[in-house]
Amino acid sequence: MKEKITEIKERAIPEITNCKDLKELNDLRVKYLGKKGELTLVLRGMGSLAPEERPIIGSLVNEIRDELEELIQKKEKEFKKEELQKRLETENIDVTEPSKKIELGTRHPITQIIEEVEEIFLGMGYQIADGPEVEKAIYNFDKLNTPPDHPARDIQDTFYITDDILLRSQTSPVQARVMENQKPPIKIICPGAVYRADSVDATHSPVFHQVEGLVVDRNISMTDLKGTLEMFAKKCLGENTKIRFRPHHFPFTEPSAEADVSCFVCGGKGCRVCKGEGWIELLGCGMVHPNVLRNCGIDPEEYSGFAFGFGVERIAMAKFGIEDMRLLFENDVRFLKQF
Ligand code: 2NM
Repeated sequence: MKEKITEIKERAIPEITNCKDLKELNDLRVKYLGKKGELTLVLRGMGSLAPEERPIIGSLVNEIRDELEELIQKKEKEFKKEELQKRLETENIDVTEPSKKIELGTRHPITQIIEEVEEIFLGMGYQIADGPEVEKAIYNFDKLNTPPDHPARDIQDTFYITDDILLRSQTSPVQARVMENQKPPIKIICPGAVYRADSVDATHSPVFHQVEGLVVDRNISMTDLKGTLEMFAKKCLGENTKIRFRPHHFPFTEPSAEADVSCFVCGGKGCRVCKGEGWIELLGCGMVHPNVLRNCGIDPEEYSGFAFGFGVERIAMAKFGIEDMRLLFENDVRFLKQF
């Protein structure tokens, strides 16, 4: 019996030591130590031994069993370490490889123009103000020196919600609110959506966007207005841009003017964009009417101011060469992607 056990041990040790992989190692464990393994069978056959021999053989078998088990575990550890090493070498991640592209959208042309205008005026020390699009008629009209019988107040032109609440037709009510709540000096621009009862066509939409500006301080004059708008036109449309002022009328400013800029496409020679004129209408402006200042709690004897306003769609169309305003509201990404 002893010889048999020793023979098993001497066969098992080199087999285990030389085995090539985990699978082979597992097979060897079954072959020698498994339920029907060679060592187990030896233990089972002990019944035929003399009683005094049994504990001797028993402990010898156990000793060898432990020895083989230890050897198998050592081998198993080696294989697992090798396997891990191999995986670390083959499965390494190349962090310099280009990543999956994230598709970024583009900003709407209207947003682009508004942000560009904001940038320019922030650079001149202005603040950006906003307010409600659903507005009181008193802020949209009365305080702005636009009396109840003024044609702009007609339901044909303005969207009323009740008799005295409406969708703002300009962003100047924001400026009236700022004047009421803030002492001069005031230097603000108010970008935002405005609403007028127009039918949709290539140059009109019932919703469009405006930027209006307001400066109120002591000794503000028309020269400040002209200098500011010239600076703005050059920054927005190019350093060679010229600006001209034509007399006009607005209820909230006196005097009032419209300002044109030399065509930034042809430089003034006349082309498709300026319709052969050489000039493009840019904005309306003027010195804030004393009634407006007074209505908003500012003393017109102490303070004066200038204001201006323009439509963002018109500027976007001119700058990007868009010929139909409807394209700006349809939001077809194939169109929007181009800007
Ligand atoms: C324009 C043209 C001229 C304007 C006036 C005011 C306020 F609040 F001071 F009265 N805000 N904006 C103004 C003046 C707007 O848009 C064509």
